[in-house]
Amino acid sequence: IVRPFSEIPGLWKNGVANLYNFWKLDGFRNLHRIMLQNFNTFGPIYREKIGYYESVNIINPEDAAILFKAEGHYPKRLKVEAWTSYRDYRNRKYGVLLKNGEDWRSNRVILNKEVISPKVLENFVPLLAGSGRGFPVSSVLYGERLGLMLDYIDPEAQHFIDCITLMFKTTSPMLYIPPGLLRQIGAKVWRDHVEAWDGIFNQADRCIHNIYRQLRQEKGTANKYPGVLASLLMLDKLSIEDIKASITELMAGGVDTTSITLQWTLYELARHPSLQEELRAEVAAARAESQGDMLEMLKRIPLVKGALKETLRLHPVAVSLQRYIAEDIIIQNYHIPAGTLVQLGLYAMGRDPKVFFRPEQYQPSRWLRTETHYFRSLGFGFGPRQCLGRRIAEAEMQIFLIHMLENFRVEKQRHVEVQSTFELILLPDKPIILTLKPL
Ligand code: HEM
Ligand code: 2DC
Repeated sequence: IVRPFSEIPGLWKNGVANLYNFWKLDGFRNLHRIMLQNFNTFGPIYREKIGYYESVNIINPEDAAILFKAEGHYPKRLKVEAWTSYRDYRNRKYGVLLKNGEDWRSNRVILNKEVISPKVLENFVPLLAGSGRGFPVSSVLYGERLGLMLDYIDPEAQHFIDCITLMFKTTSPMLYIPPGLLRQIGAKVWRDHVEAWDGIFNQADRCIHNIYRQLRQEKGTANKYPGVLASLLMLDKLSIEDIKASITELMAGGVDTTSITLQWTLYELARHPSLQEELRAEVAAARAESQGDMLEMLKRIPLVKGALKETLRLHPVAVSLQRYIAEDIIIQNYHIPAGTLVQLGLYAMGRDPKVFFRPEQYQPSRWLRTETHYFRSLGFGFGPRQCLGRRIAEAEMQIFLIHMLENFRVEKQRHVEVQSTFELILLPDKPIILTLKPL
């Protein structure tokens, strides 16, 4: 017999009191550990309300499968109000990240072809493996053109990075306290958040403006791949405002996510020297077999790919995946009505011994074995709403690791345990300090 929604265990009756306790536990930075603890206390499903943020939380891969089957035609994540409020405040359009419904779908379909379809890898890989100046993501978005420019805008590039970090950091308190309220009382988090997005949009506007101007002057230079932005502009299927909005989001989403995942990977490789040698051998063999053709190499490095999956298992960028379900579902024998926000605790799942054998061990080879991977590799999300930057991120990170492994031995300076801290995305709680020994 199915039990009713109201019987799901957890603390969901007094949002304000829960917010107070959450704050006392330094929950703004400990969300991942609090979720882990809640699963320990309540079991594989619990209901929660902190401030105005209400959700049902699950941890099992089999339950994740049920969740994603009920995501509907227009999958919808938790609305990050800080981000929509900024755009409303400054009168800017939402990009794919923030759009919903048919508007989201029609934009996403067009962007998919340019950003995430398997065939675009041929275009991206030469850009990512190339000269190596500037941000990897901007060489893909803007082609080679901006690479040159980035030399002299270096201080601007640093400012841009700082803005992204500040944007993430100031978002997390506003998950629980409505930004509209914080704006009215002139709170510092809101002001910092606006300043951060302003910096991000200004930088993106400058880059987009440059490409736009160049494109009008030269028009179709040979048959070289011109980058995602120029392709979108020439395709002429989205309005300029829609293109700007989504390109800005791609730029903002493409910096901290990959750099942190790479830092964690190098950290794990420094802690596991013999594993590092195994990866190096795989890369050397791949290099020999493909005569240095990077696209071919990427098909021959399963263990490197396993390492990245393993990094995202233990150190996911996103602490959870969420959907407002489109239909009623039954999970762990509880009825959950359509419209409920259901969260899969990604961080907690990655560390659950019922889901992963010896979860505390960093073992890239677990992803090569035939043991079930059913709804276990979800670092980039799932389905039509999954990470739009996934292909770019994967290619960028694989190429970076290839170059690192070919040129350096990575060592740890001393024994320092680094943990995660939540600043909307999960970040290392202290700087990861490594030594690179040239080979
Ligand atoms: C969405 C993870 C890198 C742009 C997401 C989501 C996750 C994620 C979990 C939500 C997916 C869902 O709800 O199912 C990651 C990880 C990255 C990464 C782990 C790197 C290690 C990037 C990069 C870009 C990017 C490099 C841009 C170039 C986006 C965008 C969305 C998104 C635009 C929203 C897509 C939509 O709503 O349709 N990402 N991401 N991400 N990501 Fe990433
Ligand atoms: C944060 O409880 C924890 O990929 C919240 O590249 C639920 C939540 C909602 C949306 C998630 C967010 C969490 C973590 C960061 C994510 C975001 C969706 C997209 C974003 C996962 C799990 C990220 C980092 C994007 C960022 C794009 C950019 C323009 C800000």
